[in-house]
Amino acid sequence: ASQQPTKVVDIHTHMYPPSYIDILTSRSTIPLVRTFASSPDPRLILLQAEVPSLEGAEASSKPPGRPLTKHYSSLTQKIHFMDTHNIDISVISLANPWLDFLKPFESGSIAESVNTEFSSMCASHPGRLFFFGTLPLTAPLATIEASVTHLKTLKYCRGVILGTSGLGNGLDDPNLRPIFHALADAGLPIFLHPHYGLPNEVWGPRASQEYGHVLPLALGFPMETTIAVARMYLAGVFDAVPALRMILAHSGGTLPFLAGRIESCVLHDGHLMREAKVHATRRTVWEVLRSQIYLDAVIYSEVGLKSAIEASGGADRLMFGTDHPFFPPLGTDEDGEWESVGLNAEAVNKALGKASQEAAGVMGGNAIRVLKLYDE
Ligand code: 5CU
Repeated sequence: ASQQPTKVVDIHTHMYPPSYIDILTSRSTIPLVRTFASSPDPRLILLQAEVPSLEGAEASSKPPGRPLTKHYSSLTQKIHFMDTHNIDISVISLANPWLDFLKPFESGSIAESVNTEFSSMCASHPGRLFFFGTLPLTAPLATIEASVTHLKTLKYCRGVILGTSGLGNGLDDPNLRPIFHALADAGLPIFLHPHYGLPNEVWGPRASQEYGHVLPLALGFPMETTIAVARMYLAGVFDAVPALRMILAHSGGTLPFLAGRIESCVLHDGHLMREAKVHATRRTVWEVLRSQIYLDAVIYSEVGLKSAIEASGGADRLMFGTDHPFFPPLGTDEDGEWESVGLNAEAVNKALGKASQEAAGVMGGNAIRVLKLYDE
C-alpha cells in the first residue's frame, strides 16, 4: 500500500558540543583532538585502532584520525545538513566514546552539563530536534541514577546513548541492572552504539598503515554490538527487565544474520542444559529481537536491510539514520549532499519499495511513534 510521505527522521546523528571538544583538546591519550603540521584541520583521534598511527604521526606525512570539521560541533551545520537532506527531525546524541573516559569524581557534573547543553540545542529548534542523553558511567551508582532522574525532566530527551562497556565489565554485568531498571521505569530506551571494536591484533600488522579505518569500522563496530547484545541475552537481562527497550546501531551489527546460529548454540549447549537454562518457557533470541529491540537502518545496502527487517519481524521496528558527521563525502563538497546518506535512503527504497507505507515508516513514521517525537 502507498501513502503520502510522512516526515523524515534521523535517529542516528551525533554531535560533540564545543565544551566536549575542549575536554578532548586537553587530553594526551585517546580520545583526543590534536593539531598536526600535515593537516589544515585539527584531528579527532578516537579509536584504539588509530593509536599506532598516532604514535608515529609527528614524523609522518599522513595525519592520524579524521579531520575535526565544523560538522562535529556546530548546530547551524547540523540544521544545514538536515535541510540539505530533507530531514525533518533529528534525534541527536553525543558521539563515542561519550563520557566513558572521565574520572569518577568529574563525570556526574559533566554529564549534567552535556545533557543540559543538548536540551538547550533542542529547545532552540522546537519540533526539529530531540536527543538521547549520556550517562556518567564511571561515577558511583547513585550519580548514574541521579542522571537518569535528571534526563526524565528534560523535555526533548527520548532515551540514552550507551556504549558496550557499561560500568567497565560489559552490559551483562549484574551491577548494571539497577540502571536498566531505572531506564525502563523512566520509559527511556537505550540507543546502543559501538566504540571499542575488537583488539588491534585481529586486524594484523598491515592494517594501520595500509587499510585506513575499514576493518575496525566495517567489522569491529558491528561485532562489538553483536557480542554485547548476545551477552545481555545469555545473562537474562531482557527477561529480568522486560520493559527495557533498545535501539541497536548499524542494524544490530551482525545480529540479524547470526541470531539463528546463537539460538542453535544455546539449544545445543550442555552447560546451559545442565543449568536448566534451556527450558520450555525460555524466550528465544528471535522473540527478544521482536519485542524489546529496534534497529536503525544504517547498513548501506538493501541486502543487509532486508535481513534486519526479517530478523525484526517487520519493517515497523527499523528507523532511518545517517551517522552524521561521520562518513563525509571525500570527493565532493561537505556542505552538499552526502553519499553515505543516499546509500541508506536508497537501501530503504530498494528493500521496501519507494513510496511504500513501510518505507515511509522506516524513514520517519516508526521513530515518531516509538520515540514520541512530538512537542508536547
Ligand atoms: O569514523 C569513525 O570512527 C566513527 C565513529 O567513531 N563513530 C561513529 O559513530 N561512526 C564512525
